[in-house]
Amino acid sequence: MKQGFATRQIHTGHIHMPGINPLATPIFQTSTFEFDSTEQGAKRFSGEEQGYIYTRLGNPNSNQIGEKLAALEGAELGMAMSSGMGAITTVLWTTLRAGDHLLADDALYGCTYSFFMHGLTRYGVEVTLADFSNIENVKRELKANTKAVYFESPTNPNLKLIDIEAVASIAHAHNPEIKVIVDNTFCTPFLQRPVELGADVVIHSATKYLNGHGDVIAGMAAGKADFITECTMFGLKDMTGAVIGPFEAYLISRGMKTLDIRMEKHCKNAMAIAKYLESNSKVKRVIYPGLESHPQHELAKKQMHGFGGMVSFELNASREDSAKFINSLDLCTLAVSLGDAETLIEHPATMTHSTYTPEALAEANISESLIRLSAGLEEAEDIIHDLEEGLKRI
Ligand code: LCS
Repeated sequence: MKQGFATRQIHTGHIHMPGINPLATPIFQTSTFEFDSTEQGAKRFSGEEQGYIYTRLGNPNSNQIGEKLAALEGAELGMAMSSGMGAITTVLWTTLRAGDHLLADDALYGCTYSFFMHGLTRYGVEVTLADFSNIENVKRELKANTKAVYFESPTNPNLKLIDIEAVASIAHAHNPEIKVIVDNTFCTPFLQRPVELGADVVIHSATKYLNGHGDVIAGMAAGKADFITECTMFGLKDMTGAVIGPFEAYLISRGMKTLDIRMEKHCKNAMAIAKYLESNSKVKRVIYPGLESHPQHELAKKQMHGFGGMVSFELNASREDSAKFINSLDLCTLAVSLGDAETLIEHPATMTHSTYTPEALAEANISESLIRLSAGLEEAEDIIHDLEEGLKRI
């Protein structure tokens, strides 16, 4: 019988150590592993024998969370890296060569945008950005040399949704070899499973909900075993070297054990906050996939199992007053990142998305007055009270 989500998030990848039998995973704080003989060392390097060699190629702590993520995403194999950007660069350096084309949605985390537009393009990769919420744009922009299709859903920071099943089927009908890559950071596999909807690779900034406690930078990817092995043995080993430390991997494993219950509370709090903001006349617009006013609310119900912990909104106020509102908050913490126990609030145009030019922001429909809130795990009434007091001051 296939175990349920909660059981898998706790038990998958448990490391058995006969004779010691620790319940929690020990931290394998080692850079290298001893071989019994030169013959064994040679066999490990040639792949004839399975086993650990050197932590850049694998370590029990990083392998454990890779296995856990794969079990939760419904993927064959997963891997961990030192950051979300480490995961994105590792996967794309494994996929793309000079002369290849990458088609990506136009609303991306700021550093992903920068890697695509300022990084990959330096090395002869052609990049096209388009609004994937209109599927016709995806059809139109696919080319003979398209090797990867990349998007987030919901998008950071404007919470636009993209129909994963539709994009994957159009891309694969164009060319079955195209890698459809979905950044699932905002949802986690508890709320959305892109591989089950036809995507080839799923990426995470594990810094966020997977860890959940704001004390680690980490990234992960999952997909078909052959491709993820190539990402480990080429992309990570030779191209990026974005290796996660054993202690960081241990913390992610610890965080993932409570993923489902944390996500449920994040979703509940975000819904209460979104509804409150929508009811306040000082708020011009609220973007939350769980609101009926979200233009893709039906798609949210179809492809997500909950609406997530992120809420974006604009005020009926000047830029100065919007800044005054954010600065005046007491419980909501002014900080980038997301998915932590604490409610975090930030201004994307000058912070997480400052890599975009004003023109690119407009093109991607990311308003310069947008405020992004990551609902924490506090009592919703306390967060709402803090927002209410802030709104009274403007
Ligand atoms: N993908 C998404 C959707 C992200 O939001 C981030 C970081 C990354 C990838 C990169 O992950 P990292 O290397 O930071 O682990 N997003 C951030 C944000 O919105 N605020 O601060 C970081």
